[in-house]
Amino acid sequence: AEKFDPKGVDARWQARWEKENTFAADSASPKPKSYVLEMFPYPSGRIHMGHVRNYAMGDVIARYKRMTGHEVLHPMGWDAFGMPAENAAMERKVHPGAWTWENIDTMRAQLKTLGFALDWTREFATCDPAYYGHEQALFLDMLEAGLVFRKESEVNWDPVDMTVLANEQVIDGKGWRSGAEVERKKLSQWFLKITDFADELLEGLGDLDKWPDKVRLMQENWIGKSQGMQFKFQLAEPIDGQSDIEVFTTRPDTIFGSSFVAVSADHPIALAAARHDGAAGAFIKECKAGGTTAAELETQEKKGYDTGLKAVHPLDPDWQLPVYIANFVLMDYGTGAVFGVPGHDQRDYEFASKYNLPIQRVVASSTDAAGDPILDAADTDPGVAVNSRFLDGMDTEAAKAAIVERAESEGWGEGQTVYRLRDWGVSRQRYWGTPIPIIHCDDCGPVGVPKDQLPVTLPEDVSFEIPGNPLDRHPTWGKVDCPKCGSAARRETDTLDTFVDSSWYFIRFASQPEDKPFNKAEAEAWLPVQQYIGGVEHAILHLLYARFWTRALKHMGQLDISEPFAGLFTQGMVTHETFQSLDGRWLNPTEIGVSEDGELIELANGAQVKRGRVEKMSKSKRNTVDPEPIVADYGADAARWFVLSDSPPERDFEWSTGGIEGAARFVQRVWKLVQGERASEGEDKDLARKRHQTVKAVGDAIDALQFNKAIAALYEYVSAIEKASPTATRDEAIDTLLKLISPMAPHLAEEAHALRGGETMVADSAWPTFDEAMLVEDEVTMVIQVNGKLRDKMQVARGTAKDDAEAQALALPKIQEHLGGNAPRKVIVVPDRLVNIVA
Ligand code: ANZ
Ligand code: ZN
Repeated sequence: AEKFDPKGVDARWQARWEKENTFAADSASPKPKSYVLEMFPYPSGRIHMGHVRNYAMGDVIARYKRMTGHEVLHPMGWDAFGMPAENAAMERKVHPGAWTWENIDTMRAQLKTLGFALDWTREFATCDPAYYGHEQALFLDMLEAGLVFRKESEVNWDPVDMTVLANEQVIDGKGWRSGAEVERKKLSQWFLKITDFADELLEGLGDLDKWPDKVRLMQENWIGKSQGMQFKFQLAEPIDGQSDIEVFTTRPDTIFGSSFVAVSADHPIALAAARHDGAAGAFIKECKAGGTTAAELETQEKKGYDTGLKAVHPLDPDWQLPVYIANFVLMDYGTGAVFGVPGHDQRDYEFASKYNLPIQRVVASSTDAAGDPILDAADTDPGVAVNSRFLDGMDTEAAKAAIVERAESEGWGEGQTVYRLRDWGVSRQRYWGTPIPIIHCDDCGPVGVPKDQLPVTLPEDVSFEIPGNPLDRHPTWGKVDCPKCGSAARRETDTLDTFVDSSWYFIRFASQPEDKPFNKAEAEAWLPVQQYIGGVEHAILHLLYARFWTRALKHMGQLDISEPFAGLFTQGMVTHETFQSLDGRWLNPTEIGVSEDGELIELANGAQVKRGRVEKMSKSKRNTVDPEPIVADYGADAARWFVLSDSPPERDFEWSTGGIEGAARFVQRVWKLVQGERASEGEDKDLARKRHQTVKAVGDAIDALQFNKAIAALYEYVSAIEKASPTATRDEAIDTLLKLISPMAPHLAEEAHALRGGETMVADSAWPTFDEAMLVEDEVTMVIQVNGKLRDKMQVARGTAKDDAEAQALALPKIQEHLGGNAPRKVIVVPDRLVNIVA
């Protein structure tokens, strides 16, 4: 055919790959294994351009690895539990399961039209009991290993809807549906002991040299290891039998700069104060309104209440500090109490400014001396202790050590290592998640569901008409007998955080026996994932939880792998222009046309349209481009080619109509090259060299995940082929081209290859090799001397004849200058090396 028509072609190759199981991974293969994984999608409804870009990148690697002799595992599945399904249930009265499975069907079909080299035989959804039942078994293993515990903890409580809210359902401190002020409420919840692994998780980062530095740093900060000190302030007057307040600090060197002590609203001292003072109680209540996230607590206005109590400075019995209840002190960090140093801690600075407490400098830095006041903000730099009695003159580290030593010898405090990392609260008071396999018995307490009774499946007959967790109000589901004593008991109605589902899915992809979560040997044959690709929004939690889960399995002897993801790549976002009507409505590109005089207009009413900034594709800005019609119109290859082409993959990528059209034109250019007869003879040295160079360039670029560079090299290569005359070299160049483009444009590659009589598929062929010797140009540099002195150099074809070299050298302007218009006395030429002129 004259034109490449992706419509029939794409589907035909996709059907063949599927029928022949081309991309099914064989765990028993003797080839070296390569596990390529993109973060699995949440089945929200339809795939978006971000998915296309993400999966296209993984696909290039998977196909390339396959062609370079690896047995590749490149699976796909669905992160299928979570809130949106319940929201849909509430809004549209569809069952969360029905909604989810329907979305999966749609998105699977959409992904298939893109022709990704995926092993669909391993597909699963986390909402399938065949998956989550194994997760329940792993939870029970962790329970047995002492890695699961139960504890009272705070949740966001909507007092109108009478329901627990996820953090993302709290908007500006209000419930997203009811609009009521959110309260904090204590509930007994399940936790995983990730803190047991804090040090390991931190140290393991050191080995992850194929991870972006910024992600490692984010994980390091999240784990937040710091050396600190815990010590006691005695109260001048005890209250309700309590005579001291224990505080935790990472800056014991600033102890002489303290101007107050503050406790959290839940601290026993705060509660005692409230028993004697109604206003203290009211303040505590005020602290409890609003969300529970650390970020929220950190950004809110610093507020406190002076309890009237006094704390005695441990190094000066005559020095007393006021004791506040403060909203910025967290109960579950350190000891839930701090000493405030306004000069050198920003929160304390804001607090002290508001309540007129002293702000004293106790650290001098290279720019600020002992006498300089603290202006505008706290000075958090390390330096030298000043205004600090016996510490004066010591640098920050030495001063810290001196205070810790003094406290330990005098017995009022001790040095401590602490982590910012908290244990992982996995209880969710929601329906659409993995049921926690626990039964509560009045006599035996919480008891694990016996493994032979797994999976604990979700009941189907639930309603979402009333807010809250339908599992709580189900008439029969929760009623069971205690597995230990047989008396009537209740099922746990909390479900697991969906991050649990994604903490081990990559292991299940590698090995999926029916009777257990995975086979150790088979999982170890594939793991760790060689290349993991996904959004940077998962740089902290998902990756940390998956690393923890892997280490917990290792700790329990189930898997001998420490790090799940050897290589990590975080891709940039897909962006697009935005458009607005004059009255400020966001418009989708499909709603916009061009008027006769070239103005952008709204198709619906002909009104003028304003161009906006380029922004991340989002529903709210209505600047999304739906991949489905793009693939239908331009074909999978053009779409894949374009999303890989323009920007380095870690950067944002701007979608444009011009870009997709350019990619489609490229597809046609390649198609045109394969028309017509093969030439049987003739050599083209330049093109041959270009071929070797391109093989190397494309392979190197893919190895370095620089897909845009691979594509740039291929554009150059195609131009060179287009310019070349028909020779056997040119035919070979085209054969090679089809292999080199196949990771990005597999349908075109297969169709063109078949047209040229190829019998096996490109997908099954070996990646082209190059000859190192063929990379170098057929040119040499000759040195030119005048009277024995180096005067110039020139590039000539290798093997240039003596008199040609002589003539070229004499014609050089610099040489003419040195000869000053005279003819040379003698010229000696060493071919390919040297021209020596005697003047
Ligand atoms: C005195 C001090 C002086 C502090 C100074 C900092 C700077 P990181 O580094 O994040 O671990 N802190 C301790 N417990 C707290 C709690 N429950 N809620 C809120 N803040 C708390 O933070 C440790 C520092 O955070 C501690 O060191 C303490 O303030 C505060 F120039 O103590 B610092
Ligand atoms: Zn019992």
